[in-house]
Amino acid sequence: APTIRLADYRLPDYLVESVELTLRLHPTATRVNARVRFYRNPARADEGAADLRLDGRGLTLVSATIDGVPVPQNALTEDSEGLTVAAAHVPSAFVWEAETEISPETNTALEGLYMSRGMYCTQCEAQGFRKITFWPDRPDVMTTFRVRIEGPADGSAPVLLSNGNLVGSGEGWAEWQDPWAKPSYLFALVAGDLRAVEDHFTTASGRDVLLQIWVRPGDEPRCAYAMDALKRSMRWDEETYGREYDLDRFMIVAVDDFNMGAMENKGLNIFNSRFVLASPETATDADYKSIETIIAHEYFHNWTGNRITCRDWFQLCLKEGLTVFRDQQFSADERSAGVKRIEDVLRLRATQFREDAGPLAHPVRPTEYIEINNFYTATVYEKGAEVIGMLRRLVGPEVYRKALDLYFERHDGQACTIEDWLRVFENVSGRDLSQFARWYSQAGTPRLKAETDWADGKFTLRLSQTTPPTPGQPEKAPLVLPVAFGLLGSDGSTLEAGLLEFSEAERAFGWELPERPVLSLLRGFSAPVIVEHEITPADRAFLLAHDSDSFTRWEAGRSFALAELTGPEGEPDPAYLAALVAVADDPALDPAYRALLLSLPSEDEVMAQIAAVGRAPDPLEVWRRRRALETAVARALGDRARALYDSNVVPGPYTPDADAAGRRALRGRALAALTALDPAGSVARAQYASADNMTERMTALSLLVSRGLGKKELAAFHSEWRHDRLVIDKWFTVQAALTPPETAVETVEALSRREDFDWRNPNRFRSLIGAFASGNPAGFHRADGSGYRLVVDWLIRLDSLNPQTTARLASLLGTWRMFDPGRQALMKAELERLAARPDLSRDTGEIVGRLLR
Ligand code: DPP
Ligand code: ZN
Repeated sequence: APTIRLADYRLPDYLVESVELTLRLHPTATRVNARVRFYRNPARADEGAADLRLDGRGLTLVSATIDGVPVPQNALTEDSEGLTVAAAHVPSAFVWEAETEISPETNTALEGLYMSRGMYCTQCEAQGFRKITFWPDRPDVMTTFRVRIEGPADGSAPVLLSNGNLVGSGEGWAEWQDPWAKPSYLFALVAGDLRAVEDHFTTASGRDVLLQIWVRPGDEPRCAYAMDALKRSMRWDEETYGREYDLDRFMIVAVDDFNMGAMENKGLNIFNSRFVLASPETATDADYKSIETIIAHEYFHNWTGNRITCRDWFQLCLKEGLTVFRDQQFSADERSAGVKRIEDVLRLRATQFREDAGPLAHPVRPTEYIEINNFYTATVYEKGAEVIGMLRRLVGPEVYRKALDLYFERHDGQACTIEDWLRVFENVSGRDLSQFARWYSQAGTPRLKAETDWADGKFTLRLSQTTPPTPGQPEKAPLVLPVAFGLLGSDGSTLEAGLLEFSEAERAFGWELPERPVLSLLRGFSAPVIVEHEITPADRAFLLAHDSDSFTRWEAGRSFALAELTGPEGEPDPAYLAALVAVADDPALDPAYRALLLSLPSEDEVMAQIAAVGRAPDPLEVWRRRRALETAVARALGDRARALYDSNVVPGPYTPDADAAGRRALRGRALAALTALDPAGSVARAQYASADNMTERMTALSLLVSRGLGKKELAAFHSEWRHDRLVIDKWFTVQAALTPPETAVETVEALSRREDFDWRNPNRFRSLIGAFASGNPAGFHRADGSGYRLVVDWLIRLDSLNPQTTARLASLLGTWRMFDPGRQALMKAELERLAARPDLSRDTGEIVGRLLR
């Protein structure tokens, strides 16, 4: 497959004025009629006539006319990627009408029009529309859509939905008109036997918007939280960004078979059902939090993505980085900002830093791809959001808001680039952002090194930065790093605090001070870098006790734990344990924050830390030492664990709000400590038996499974929930991710043979194979290679059906060069086995090729 390059971008030859689509639905023979008004792009008209090139994949062309006249056979050539009409047969403005036939039922890739348990639905981002009809399938071709849907003859799909406003309907048909011009990737269609949960929202200017969440019959009671999150998102975007909704109706549909989390189709968002449906009995606090975030994210795309879209797919971060940043701001406002920041950093490190450290490293704006689906990555999304956070810090919140106002005003209705985005900031702030722009083009995680010196009443901070080489980018240039800092006096008071703009390879900063301060560096995680700063245990303990910045305070504890887990083995530093006990007990601290302070780094974090200093981590050893430290922390907590457990019961019926969730999280940490010292897991068992909500049940079940216990509970759980797909996914996941290393591979193997391991469903596949490969390093990396073999066997099986989900999971093998020679050889052999499959998809082929490069 060819490599697509940013440098090769050319304006489209033809633009579209409007399109009328008619879809006559049938499981294996859906007819799609497209009537398209094309015109020669004026920006290219002086180049003379051009071939009409339309993308199309897996389509059967029934007929094609231009201005009502059939296109002659010899003027039209078809290939596996689309069709071309010779320039001589293409007027400068014309109506193209084509009829194609497609088979949604056999579309297992879940791109284009497909079926999910009897229901028709679409996924067109990035390039699914070309599986529905022939089209210039690129985001800079925008038009208004009128869509007529004729339901299947058997009446199995009475509800027929598409984008925009309903303009007509009758027995078995409906017509929709979207007044907003949009690119094809935002097209959506849904048809099925669905029920709507409805509500209303009055916009700031007083317009009434009908809100509908469409679900399968019986799922209606599980939509309340998603609806609440939607209304809060709509209000927040008005208040925070001045953005009002722009149609009379906003619809969300929950779909069971979905490759991604959700999709922001104009006026008709389509969601993976796990990010819509929730009830206290079936969803955890973490599920509620994800629902809130993703509902907000997709809604926010209406302005950052839909009203202003991307010129080409290299600009994906233009909409994704910004929309992630906006959903993070929203969650921070709705919940605890300090806790949210730590959670975002944990996620960034677990996904993006990991990506940046391996063969898949790429810039926030990549410059080439083979399959664009492979670039919906942590780098584009999470690092893309960090870049915007840095920009906001550098210009300040008021200028940021002015820049966004200008962005919406100047670019509404356009398909834009990162250059357009940065120009808005330059115009509003008067700053030169040419060096800052490197954040978009340079891959890799910068190392920020800090050295301090105290002499003659002067404190000196020497900063230096380097970025290690990444594939295709051996040399790196210095970046603009906003470094938030504080200097603390011995009584914990702030002697100095502020923001350093550090943009050189190295530079020294100095302050005259009354005493030697303790440095609190990179407050709020003000730049996505790895800090290298030798810090004494005494200073760490001091920051953990006194730092007024909740991020660096937490980070001090984290670096303590990492030092314990990666340094020479022995009794933990008593100063660390004492500091943990002090925060555990501190009633002034938010319970959610205390729970974070009491959590140890994940095995992946520990392994990354070991790899960063050039050693090969042994996943089994990491697991064992982490266990040992958990036990030591539990001992240090002593009776306090029981007291925390008893005093943080949340009274009354379950509510998903941040306060209640925070107390449950703290109580969960206390239960973990109790269980670490209780070989029978009796408190966890009792909690499992008495809990009236899924959060406390899963906390208990997770602890039991991670200790090799819980057989009885697992059986009871399964029989209680066997008819609920989303809950049974959790049952698979808890075992795949948490079964101890000795039996993990066998457990996953046995689970994969079960009848209810419906591996064609992406959620179910991820709940077992994905959870094992990403959540159970000690099991997955078993030294005999059986974990790798099991996963690759399943990837081979899935690839022929669903390339997108396969490729995403294949990227989990991207860490292979980090391990010892034995594991490296085993992982490489498995990757080569995958690469050698004759019918490997383009998606998986690209990923595996890059991993082996
Ligand atoms: N654009 C979607 C999202 O990130 C993913 N396809 O919201
Ligand atoms: Zn998005």
